[in-house]
Amino acid sequence: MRIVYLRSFLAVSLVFGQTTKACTAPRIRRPWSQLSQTDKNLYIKAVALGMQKGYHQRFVEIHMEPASNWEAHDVFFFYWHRAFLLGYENMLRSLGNEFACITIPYWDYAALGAKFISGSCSNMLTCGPLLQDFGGSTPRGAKALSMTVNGAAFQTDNCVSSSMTQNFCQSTSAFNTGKCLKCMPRNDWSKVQVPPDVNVLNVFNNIMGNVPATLDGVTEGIQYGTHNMVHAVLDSVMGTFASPGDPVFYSHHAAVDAFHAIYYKCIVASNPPSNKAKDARTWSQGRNYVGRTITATDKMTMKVGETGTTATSIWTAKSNPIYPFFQNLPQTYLAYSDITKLDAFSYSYDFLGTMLSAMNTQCTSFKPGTSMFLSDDGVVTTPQTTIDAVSQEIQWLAEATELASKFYTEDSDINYQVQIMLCVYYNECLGGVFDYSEEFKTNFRVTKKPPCKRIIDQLANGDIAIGVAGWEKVMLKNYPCNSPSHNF
Ligand SMILES: [Cu+2]
Repeated sequence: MRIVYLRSFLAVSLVFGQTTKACTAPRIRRPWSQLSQTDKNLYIKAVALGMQKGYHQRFVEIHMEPASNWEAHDVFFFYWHRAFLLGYENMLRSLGNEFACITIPYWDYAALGAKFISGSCSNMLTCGPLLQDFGGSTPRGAKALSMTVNGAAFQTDNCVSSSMTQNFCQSTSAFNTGKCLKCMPRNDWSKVQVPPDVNVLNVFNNIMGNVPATLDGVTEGIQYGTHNMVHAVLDSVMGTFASPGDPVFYSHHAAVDAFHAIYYKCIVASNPPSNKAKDARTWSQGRNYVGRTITATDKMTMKVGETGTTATSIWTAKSNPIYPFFQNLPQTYLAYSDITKLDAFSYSYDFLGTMLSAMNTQCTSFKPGTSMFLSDDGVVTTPQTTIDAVSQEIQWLAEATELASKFYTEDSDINYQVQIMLCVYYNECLGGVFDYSEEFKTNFRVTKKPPCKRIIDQLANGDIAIGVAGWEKVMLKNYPCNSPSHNF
């Protein structure tokens, strides 16, 4: 009797987060690659605990609920996921005093891209520490496994049990009946190449290089480019709307969120809108699941509940264990346009030592060849191979940019020309440039090709051309090509 009483008391106090003190330090998200081992261990422990307590899989439910994910993957993509990530971060912070100030680390994949094109690594798994630290992926089994996470059925190479993933539960009913998977469905990431879309130049072009300087422009560039491609290459649970099941989701989306923060700082903050709901830089025409136009005063659609049950709005789901993590968050889209104006939930990104730093400072006049990877005082410690690969990329970017500027005057044209070169290099020398699979297109409601695929197709059709004489020489000087085709 006494045990039962104690247990329910504990549950209540933990559910409402009363056992954890509030964090008084600023909420700053940092790149995973630059966290100390202690901080990495703390984050891994927090995520594992969130799974163990039955919170984690409820975030999958929100992301999969049809009316919610409809709004999440349209014009309000950034704002919706921003609220979602804050809810998850609040959940992690509630897990105990040691986690009170935890933030979601973002995935600094620019370094991943640099290492891959330099040839110092050859696939998603080995090109950066994040996927390995998050439990990695075991070799492909003899045949694919069929798995279901909150109603989403898919094929997967394996199911990974690591300190971070060993408590994973695929649904709330499985949690309640003690039938959790206790492993993370993952494909063999050593079998997939690092896509060109995570390269610093492509990321920049998707944010503000050759997309319109509007919310629609950056949303289309990032959502359909970098964002979708990372989901697509990781595949398995990450290739479905059940993707928040994999902790990789939150760091991937923190990077995506950081891209919007850079956009906002560069395109919006210097000349703030007098009315955000009437400014194309902060607002767009979006429709909800039943086709009605979303207004600035409408609440975001976020419903929680296992697939197959009746879902409830997270804003009113008082009896749901994850309600407290959303309880005090703003409920309208526009409230999320500026990460520095979220009152108690305001936060920022630390770009120090990453290639995003120069982008955030130089904005539309970003010169990829001037990116600094190491901070001036040299406090950043990163494996030597990363530094070498990154400086090699910076050197190539600088030379290619210089050459392109002899033929083009606009920064956006110059950067686009260099992006085309990079896409061609991928196509000819790094194993190819690919479209999304049919299955992924269906899962993510994809209607647009990835940027490099579009570029390669346009080149083949003669719709665009590289107008920079001698670019191949500069490319091959920095990056030798093992099996160049006649195009090179
Ligand atoms: Cu999403």
